[in-house]
Amino acid sequence: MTRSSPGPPPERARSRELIRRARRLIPGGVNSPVRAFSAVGGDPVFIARGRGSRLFDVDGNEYIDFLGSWGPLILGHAAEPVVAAIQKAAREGTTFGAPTPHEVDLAGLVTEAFPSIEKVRMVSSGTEATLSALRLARAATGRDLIVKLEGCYHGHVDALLVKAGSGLLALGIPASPGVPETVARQTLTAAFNDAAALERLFAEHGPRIACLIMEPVAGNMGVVPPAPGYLQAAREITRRHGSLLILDEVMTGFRLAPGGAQQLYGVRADITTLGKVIGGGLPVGAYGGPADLMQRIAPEGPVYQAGTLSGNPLAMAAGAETLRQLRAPGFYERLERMGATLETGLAQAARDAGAAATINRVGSMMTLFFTASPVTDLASATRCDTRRYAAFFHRMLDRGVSLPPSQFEAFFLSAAHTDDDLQATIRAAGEALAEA
Ligand code: KE4
Repeated sequence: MTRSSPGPPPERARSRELIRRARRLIPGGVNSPVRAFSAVGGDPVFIARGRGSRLFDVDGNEYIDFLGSWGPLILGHAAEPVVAAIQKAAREGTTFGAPTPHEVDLAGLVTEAFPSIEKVRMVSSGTEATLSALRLARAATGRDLIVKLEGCYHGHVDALLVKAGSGLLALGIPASPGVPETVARQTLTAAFNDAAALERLFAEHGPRIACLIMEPVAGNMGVVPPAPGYLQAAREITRRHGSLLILDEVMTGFRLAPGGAQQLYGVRADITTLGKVIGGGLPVGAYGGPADLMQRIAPEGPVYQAGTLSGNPLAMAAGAETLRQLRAPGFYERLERMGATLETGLAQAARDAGAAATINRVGSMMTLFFTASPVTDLASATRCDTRRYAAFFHRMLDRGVSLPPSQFEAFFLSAAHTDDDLQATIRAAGEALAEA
């Protein structure tokens, strides 16, 4: 399906017309900044539909998709069991503002997978999950300061839009206007993978720090795995200072393993935030932890958090069906095999083309960085050649391969990808990288 280099770029007249209209009605023409292609140039492609590993744009062009809607679609687009679960739930009604069995079902699947989660609250986005987790940590400790790591992104929470990754990094926004100085100064930062920096920060401010919030595997400066022992150090330092460890597993939860990075690296959070995969493509976020901590959340306790569509029955049904599908024997082993195949093939293609490239991968999430040096934190990630990535992105798009429109994001594999998809992608990459 992918096109070889001599072919003319595909026609995208309808996308161009739609973005012209969209820009008159919606800021930047998009409902989330990273979709606007600002980091790679050109106009965003409007999507008509997805099926399995494929996307189809409004001009009828087909793409092998590695964006996967930024992580939720671990089963691929329009996975039959998930669509059926949504349709069935929808026929019963879309929302009631009252508890439903679907919420209990999904809460059970989450707590079974995460030993660190005895109780979980559903919300409607990853941002709501991290926002609520911060409030809980501050209430539980009576402390105000929080620590985040440079290059990590936890949604557009005021307190966390400091040296954040994802769209802020891609757009070069160090800290968002509109965040009061009084809020920003309560957020301390340290470099990812620098345990000594954490040690120093806690030595100086420890008694005032409510929590450290971090991605256990960074995915928002591109994929950056934790250095050996780093997560354990973060766990030990926070515990020693009476601060809570919030592991933001919105991207890694159920992606890297059923129990996320905590299962993979053998570390336990005080509070875990989830999203993406647990919604099966519908809006879901969640935060959870030990019962004695979560019982502080209203109505059981005084820490207030609420949401009209929290626990929405369609989203719960989509999430629960997705998590059940992940239980298929060999599910994660196959994702690992495919991840290794794609990583090896892309690395070889870069070597053959003489392109300076470093690939970081954990399971089914990876990033091809245009740099010859290792990428272990924000400083090394931002030394990448983002212009080279932009050119690569468009050459792949024109060959029918959809990658994240930013060097500082992750490729995602799904159960719907096939070996043929991977081989076609590797061939397209070889051609794209060989172009001047
Ligand atoms: P949402 O509010 O976008 O559902 O989740 C925020 C969030 C929280 N934590 C982590 C680790 C995340 O990766 C995210 C969101 N990820 C970005 C992509 N890197 C979402 C894409 C977008 O902003 O449109």
